[in-house]
Amino acid sequence: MPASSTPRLVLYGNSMWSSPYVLTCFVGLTEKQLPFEMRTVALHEGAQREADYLATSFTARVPSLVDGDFSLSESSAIIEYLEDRWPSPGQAPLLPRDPRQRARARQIMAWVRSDLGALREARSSEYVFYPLETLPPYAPLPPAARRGAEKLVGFAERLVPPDGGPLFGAWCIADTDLAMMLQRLVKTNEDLPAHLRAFAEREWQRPSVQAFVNQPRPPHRPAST
Ligand SMILES: N[C@@H](CCC(=O)N[C@@H](CS)C(=O)NCC(=O)O)C(=O)O
Repeated sequence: MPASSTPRLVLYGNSMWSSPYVLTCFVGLTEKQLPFEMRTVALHEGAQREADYLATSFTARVPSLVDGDFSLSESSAIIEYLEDRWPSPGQAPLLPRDPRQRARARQIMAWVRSDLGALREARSSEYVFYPLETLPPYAPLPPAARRGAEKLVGFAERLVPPDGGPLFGAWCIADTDLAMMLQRLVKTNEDLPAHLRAFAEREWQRPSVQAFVNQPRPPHRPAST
């Protein structure tokens, strides 16, 4: 693509770099090797409701992606947009090519966004991205969150191959989403079957994920889920 027509991409994330939804979009942009600028929004100060940001974000939440004069909210819609706008083979795929695997990857993405609320609340994403000693100590999982953790493990056991490799043979963005959810248990020292732990840890070493994990963060503020 000639430099003059290169779109200017901006991804808005939270200033604590702890949103799982921003992680997904950041990884998607990075995997596609698209140059983008990252801007942060101070959610704890209510900056997501300020007029400037509302002009960009349909939902007053992060993430939001700006591509020139176009903007988009909702992480799964952003992933679909990146995949449609910068398809493989020109750019790395974010979803499997096979229609059934692609649908199953979307199924995982929809599920981690719509279920396990009690687990996400009890083991907020800050436990994944901040050193434990800088956070309030976590309590034992309350019953609903424990049920969520068991459901997550049961679901993951049906998906993750015995060697802890990618879900569909080659990496896709659903690997990142499932690993993010499992990391809530890994980082808070819950027991996990070895292949699920291996899957979550291997995915966490992926350079696009590490680029997000290693961002400098301000001191911890009250949690997001
Ligand atoms: N379904 C949305 C969820 C986005 C979301 O909940 N973002 C949180 C941060 S993790 C947020 O912006 N919270 C601020 C607020 O709701 O005011 C997505 O997938 O993008």
